[in-house]
Amino acid sequence: MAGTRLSAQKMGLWGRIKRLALTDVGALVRGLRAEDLEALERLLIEADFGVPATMDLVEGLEADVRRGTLKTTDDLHQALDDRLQSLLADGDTPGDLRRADAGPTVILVVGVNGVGKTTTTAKLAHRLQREGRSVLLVAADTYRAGAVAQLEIWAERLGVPCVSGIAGGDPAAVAFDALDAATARGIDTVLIDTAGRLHTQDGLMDELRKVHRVVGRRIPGAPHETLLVLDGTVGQNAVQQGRRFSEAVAPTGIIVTKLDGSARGGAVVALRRELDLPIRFIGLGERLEDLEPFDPAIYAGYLLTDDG
Ligand SMILES: Nc1nc2c(ncn2[C@@H]2O[C@H](COP(=O)(O)OP(=O)(O)OP(=O)(O)O)[C@@H](O)[C@H]2O)c(=O)[nH]1
Ligand SMILES: [Mg+2]
Repeated sequence: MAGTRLSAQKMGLWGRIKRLALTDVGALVRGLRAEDLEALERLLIEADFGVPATMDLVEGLEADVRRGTLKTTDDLHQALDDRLQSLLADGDTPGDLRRADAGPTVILVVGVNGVGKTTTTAKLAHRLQREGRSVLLVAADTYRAGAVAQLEIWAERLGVPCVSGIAGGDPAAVAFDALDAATARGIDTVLIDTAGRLHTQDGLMDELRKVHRVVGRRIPGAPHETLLVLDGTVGQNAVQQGRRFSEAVAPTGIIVTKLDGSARGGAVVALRRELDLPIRFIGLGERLEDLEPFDPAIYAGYLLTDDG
């Protein structure tokens, strides 16, 4: 993960925490006072950490204070860093994706409108290509006018084949045909881009379940990854979206987008804490290169950069 690109951004969370902890220089030594902890709580909530992760962090720090292990700002930084890392850790190797034992690996990309699914699908294709894998893109968004063309343009730029549906067609049929094509051509990874949908759009959620089911019928074990794309700037809404999609298609991992320039990177912590899914990648811009494997240690460091 490009630590420099991340740390170049003005998150300033640590700066804000430090200001708070140092309002009274002696406060840390005497133990964080109740009002300090409340202020820290507010600060974390404002940065989109969500209530459960905020409580975990603050209660953890309280315990550290009681044990007497927090004496300096460096101690506080270290304690927060450790606690953030353990909240974010999922045991998976950053950048790894589950793969089929044999035959094409199928990756289904899902999420609500405009979160960055199509762009992320192209970024993933680019990354897989650089790993030397053959990729097939599948434009299974037959719902939104122009969606197919958008993925086809990416495919052309990347020089990868693309199987497309027709507007208003059945996305499950498109996906089924694409898997036939991938098997016939000996393609390594199939990336299926789907239409944006709100969890309240029952018809569209049913359609997504059908795509998921049909893919599994054509290739047992597929989709090997169902990646849920969430916009990192919408806070608690992303958690809600995650819950609904989890009920519908059992995502295997999350990609959090639009973290470039966001001052609210705490959403990643809330998502990890509240959805219990591994975070696979983060999106840091609109270009093909702007996708980074998610690394808990680097991300914790990013949240706690000394730039505020
Ligand atoms: N800044 C920033 N913009 C992003 C990122 N990822 C996607 N975008 C932008 O977000 C907008 C929507 O991206 P799409 O990939 O079309 O989103 P989508 O989820 O496919 O949208 P629908 O198909 O309409 O549901 C585009 O302008 C993208 O360039 C990111 O990581 N950072
Ligand atoms: Mg799209």
